[in-house]
Amino acid sequence: MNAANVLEDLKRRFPNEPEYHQAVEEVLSTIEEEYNKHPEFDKVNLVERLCIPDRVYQFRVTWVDDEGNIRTNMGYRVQHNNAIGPYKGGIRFHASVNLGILKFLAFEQTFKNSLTTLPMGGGKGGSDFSPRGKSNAEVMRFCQAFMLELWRHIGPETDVPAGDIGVGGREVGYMFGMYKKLTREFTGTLTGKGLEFGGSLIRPEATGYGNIYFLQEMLKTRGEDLKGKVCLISGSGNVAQYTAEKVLELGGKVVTMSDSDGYIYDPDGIDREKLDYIMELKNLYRGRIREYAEKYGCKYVAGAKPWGEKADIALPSATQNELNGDHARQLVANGVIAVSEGANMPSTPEAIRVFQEAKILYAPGKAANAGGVSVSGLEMTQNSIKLGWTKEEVDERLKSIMKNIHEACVKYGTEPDGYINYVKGANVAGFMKVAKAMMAQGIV
Ligand code: NDP
Ligand code: 2IT
Repeated sequence: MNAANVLEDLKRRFPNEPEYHQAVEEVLSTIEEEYNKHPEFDKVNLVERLCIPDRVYQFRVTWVDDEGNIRTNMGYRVQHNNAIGPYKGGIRFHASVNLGILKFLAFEQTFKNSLTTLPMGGGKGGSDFSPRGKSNAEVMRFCQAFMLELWRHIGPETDVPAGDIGVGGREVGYMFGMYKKLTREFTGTLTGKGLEFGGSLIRPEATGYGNIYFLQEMLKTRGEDLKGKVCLISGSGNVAQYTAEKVLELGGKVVTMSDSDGYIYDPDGIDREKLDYIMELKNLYRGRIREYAEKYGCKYVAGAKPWGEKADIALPSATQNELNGDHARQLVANGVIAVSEGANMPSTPEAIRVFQEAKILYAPGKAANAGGVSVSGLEMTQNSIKLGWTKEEVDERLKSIMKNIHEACVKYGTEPDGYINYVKGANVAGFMKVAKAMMAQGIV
């Protein structure tokens, strides 16, 4: 395989999908060497079969808003690869959603899920519906209308969706209700469900906690820990909130959080009480992060990212390409020692180069944020055996999975000078398992 040629060809066949091209380029450039050690892979054109999703569903979603207007949105489900288990991955509701973004996410998910050691393939879905400013009743009607199309393509052994941006416990609950009504079966087809109806303890916390467990492992390689470390977090949604919670628990200090309008900088640190306020503001009142600055009298910067503030650690937890080359140079100049991604592909390729050239600890999302889907996998297991595990048991399993992922990255990503290239490590480790499974299953 020649990674550059494969990429050019994909760009020609699937134009206008820049995020998908970006994700594919990152993986192919890091697995090329390992791939080419196995001539049997190229004989069966494994690379194209790995990059192009198995199938994509697209549908119109029609719903009625509170004023009685009939509205339409696009709905999608990308089933990328099921070589090692049923398709698995979240659903995103955000105005920016399009097919290219979901293809990048489903592609990434395939490698991430492989890394978790659990039997899950990769998929992703979503809609360009924006929950922002919508009433609870509108969100419910939209979720129901979305599921009216999606239900025929998913199932506990086929494809198991979950949450992502704009989709949390509320939306999963509404989608589950409609799925159950249509299929007349109570199965664990969605994860991230409420605790009363098959949800797993620690699933809401899992992505953020998992990212910090991974960060702890990275810091250990340099004889460091989180105590007293100043952290920049972007986002203020599910991942950002539980990332902050775990940082606080381990003695670190969180000085920023953000939303799509801007960021707050609190030099005294966002403590437990202030984090509770943010959780209530975001999860209950669905307010703006600006309101934090008004309440606690700290700095709010509209229309900007937090990466210019001085800190030891950066934890991007909002969205793709939110941290560019200039931001990365600023972080490095300010003495950042580690960047661990809660979001999917938040750093641009240029930013990643800057981190790696500076030899700081840098973990890509597919390794660092795999805790979320891991606990989703554990939720599937609990649903299958019709039992629920304790908080402690799930948390222990999560810790051990994140440790294993870190070890896999070290094994496949350590460079001759000892620097751990976590991007290469995660991609090669994730790829090898999927590749072997595909080889064993023939040309399908
Ligand atoms: P939420 O919807 O709970 O929160 C998203 C946060 O990011 C909000 O603060 C939101 O601001 C902000 N945001 C969203 N889009 C943009 C944008 N275009 N520009 C700036 N800020 C933006 O989502 P999650 O916390 O679940 O997801 C965050 C990231 O983590 C995503 O990349 C997701 O793919 C990834 N992830 C999520 C997992 C999960 O289990 N939920 C698992 C693994 C990864 P606003 O409120 O203004 O919209
Ligand atoms: O990006 C992700 O890993 C998620 N949004 C979670 C997917 C899942 O199935 O829990």
